[in-house]
Amino acid sequence: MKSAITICLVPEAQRGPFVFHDGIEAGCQAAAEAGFDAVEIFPSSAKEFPASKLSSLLQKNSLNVAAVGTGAGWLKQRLSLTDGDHEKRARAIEFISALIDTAAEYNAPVIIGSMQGQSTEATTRESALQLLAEGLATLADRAKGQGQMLLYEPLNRYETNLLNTQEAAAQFLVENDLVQRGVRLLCDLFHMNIEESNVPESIRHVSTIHSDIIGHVHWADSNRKAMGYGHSNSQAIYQVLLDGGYAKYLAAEVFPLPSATDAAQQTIRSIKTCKPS
Ligand code: LER
Ligand code: MN
Repeated sequence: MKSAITICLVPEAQRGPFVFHDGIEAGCQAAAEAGFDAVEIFPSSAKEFPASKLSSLLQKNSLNVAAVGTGAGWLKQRLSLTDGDHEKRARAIEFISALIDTAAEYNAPVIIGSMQGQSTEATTRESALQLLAEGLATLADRAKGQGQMLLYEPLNRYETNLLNTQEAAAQFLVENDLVQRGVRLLCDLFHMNIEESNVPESIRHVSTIHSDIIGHVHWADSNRKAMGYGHSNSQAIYQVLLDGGYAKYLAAEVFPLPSATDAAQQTIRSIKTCKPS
């Protein structure tokens, strides 16, 4: 498995669960110094993506891009794939499509987390899930055209009322032929700590629904600090991922506590500790 760490470029998300907040240059340098393989970037939009300098920064620091987050579309513009308003849904698709094209230039997938939205009084659950399936299908086709998967992230109940567990999300993807279209699950261990009865077991279980369904992991402890600073059983989680053949990223989407440098170093330590020698 490979390591990645988050760089947030959105001033409005300064208090969010991202490790580096001081720009792309400082973020890449700090990621490399801590020993990461890749960065996960949270940009304001495709237009504001640091495209001109990123390639040379990645090369200079021997880093890849693990994934690109789309949450700013919700945070800054309140755009979601399940908005009852057709025009706003179209803008959400446009926002994410532009990020898919940008991320593909760095061989990276995008993440659909907050932009999945939720059902409301105006949009029933049935209709919201239908809109989510349609939106994911459109976006997965666009990503597939550029050789990329599309990551769908189940969030905890305080962030969405759509699909909170990995099992519910996996079944939804399978029932709507979305796995076949290139959608994969993002297992965020912080959300899972809230929603799953048993985190390693639920990882094992989704792999029985579809052997290659996990596309990305947010490697966070139970309290959303760096792994090892909460009460998750990182060893058991790592082992079940390994047993299921998972070989993609463990990405630290965590709070920069007690400092960004410490969270980065602790994440690397936690991965090394889990790795069988
Ligand atoms: C995004 O990856 C995520 O986990 C959300 O909780 C961000 O709000
Ligand atoms: Mn996450």
